[in-house]
Amino acid sequence: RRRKSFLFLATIACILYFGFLLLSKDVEGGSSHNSKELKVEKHEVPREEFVNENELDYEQLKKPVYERPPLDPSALGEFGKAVHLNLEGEEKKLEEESINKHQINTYLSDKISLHRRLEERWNPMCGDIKFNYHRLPKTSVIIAFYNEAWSTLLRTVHSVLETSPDILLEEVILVDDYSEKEHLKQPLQEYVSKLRKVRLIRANKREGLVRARLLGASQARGEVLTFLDCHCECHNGWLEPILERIREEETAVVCPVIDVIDWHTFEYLGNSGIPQIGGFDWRLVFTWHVVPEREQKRRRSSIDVIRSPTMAGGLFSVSKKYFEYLGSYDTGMEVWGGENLEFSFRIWQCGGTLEVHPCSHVGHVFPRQAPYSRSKALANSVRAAEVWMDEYKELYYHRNPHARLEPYGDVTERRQLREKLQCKPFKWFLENIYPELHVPEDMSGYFGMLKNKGMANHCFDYNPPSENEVTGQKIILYPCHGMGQNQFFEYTSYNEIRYNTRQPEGCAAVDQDSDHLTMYLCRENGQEVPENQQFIFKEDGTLLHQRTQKCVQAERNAQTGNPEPVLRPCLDIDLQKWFFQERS
Ligand code: LR7
Ligand code: MN
Repeated sequence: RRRKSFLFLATIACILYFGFLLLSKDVEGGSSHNSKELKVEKHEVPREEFVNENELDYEQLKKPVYERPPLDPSALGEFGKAVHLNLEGEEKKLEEESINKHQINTYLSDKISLHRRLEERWNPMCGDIKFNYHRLPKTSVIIAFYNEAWSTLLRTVHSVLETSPDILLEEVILVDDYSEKEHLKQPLQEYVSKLRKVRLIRANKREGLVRARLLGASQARGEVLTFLDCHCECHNGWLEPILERIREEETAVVCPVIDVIDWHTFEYLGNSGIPQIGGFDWRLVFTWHVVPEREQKRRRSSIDVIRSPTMAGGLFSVSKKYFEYLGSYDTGMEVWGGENLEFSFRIWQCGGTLEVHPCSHVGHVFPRQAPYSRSKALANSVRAAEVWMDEYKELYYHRNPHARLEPYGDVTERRQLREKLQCKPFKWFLENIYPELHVPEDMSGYFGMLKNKGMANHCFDYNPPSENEVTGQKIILYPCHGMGQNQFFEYTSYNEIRYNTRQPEGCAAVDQDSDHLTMYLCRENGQEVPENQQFIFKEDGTLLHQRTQKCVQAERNAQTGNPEPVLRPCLDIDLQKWFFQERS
């Protein structure tokens, strides 16, 4: 009997103990846990030390490397407010010059404090998380820069120093990627030499952001590497959630939420809502999109990490050991572009996870336009495609006929890395990590330029209203150029005419009471195709619109004289005959 009651008590104790573990875990980070993580948790010190820790000590642990100077109530742009200078004459000219030089309003940036405060942007629940500072890994923050303006660069540095707990920040490593600007030479050296924990190293030639970052990483002493662009501002508390997640799961690569800092007014835009995650389109351009439902279901709380198929590239943390295991970066990539998707594919395909932590907010100044040439991006993307995308690289090449001709160097070593790490195929990545992405069929003879037979050298052409919007505009006919992009269409086995070089994808349809072809959003994967988006592409080249039972015909607009595809009663004429051509 005594034995039995002992067993009974032991069982109760166990239940209570595991209940406690689960609960304390939720308080701590609300992070996801699978069985593997729970196993780790069991062996760790219970969290009593926390309960006893008094508030004062906790505040002490949070102390940043530097405190912000007292707030000047007349200072511009504090709390991330927009600044409108309303300049005239000479001053206006100076402002414009600064914009033309940096593609950022650095004239204004220079007038905003390097220590400005930001308004809270996170989900309020993030403020309730308590961290065990003694247990979090330390990080080296690596910031590569090329010809950056003084104030945007130094605001980044101060912002890191003033928002990162001293106990968690190993160092800030600035890597000068062979900048030409005078202010980045002696003056910068002198300025940062007075700052605690900041080191400046310089490349001996222009390396591009990949090798510049690696130069920084090679000197880093922290357990975790944190990369930032050189025009960022960190939100209070941005670092702890990321480090906590990496402590919990070493193979997690974690990005902060990237908020926008306006290049003209320096307004800090961003909200505490659900952040967006990363994707890509078949030109291998990075895209933002909303968190899909399946991922919302997987998450345990609104402050749990969000899995993301890809990352924007500039802002993330990774365990130094794991980064090296994964093969750091492809050093064959030059200047800018491609490395972000390459790394994203590699993380997922080789067994890691890529996540956004909703409690970590960092602002980034998106310039008006690229401030330096980005022509290497094409070769970099081709390297990524050649190493990671298997047969799916063809979908990319179809949409970028130029890419196939681009010299991309040698990728043997990267393929060997993939072999060595026994990484999964791209198909696995598409099906499991990014199932929302529509995978084109590209059936032979059914993609490329959609040409008319009667109107010589005229092709379907669509100019979307903006980079991330595809719907609403009319499809027109335009002299065929063979460069993909706006003239790339795909006819699918579901009878859709898809405009799928970019995300989200557009599908040709016909407006009510109209003869025109307009672009609509395509159905989501797995949904049925609306009848209005169905066209029967017949053997003889006729394109029959299902709902109206009319045929697509090339015709000049009576008012404008511009050619366009319109619906007309079906006839056996060449103006109603269409064919696909892959290249011109
Ligand atoms: O030759 C170079 N050497 C450098 O050191 C070119 C650039 N750089 C530095 C540069 O000074 C900056 O600090 O590298 C960093 C990134 O360059 P940016 O700021 O010109 O790039 P971006 O912000 O326009 O581009 C995004 O995509 C890039 C693809 O190569 C990088 O991954 C950037 O880090 C990335 N930025 C972000 O993810 C911030 C959010 C933007 C979005 C979406
Ligand atoms: Mn940037």
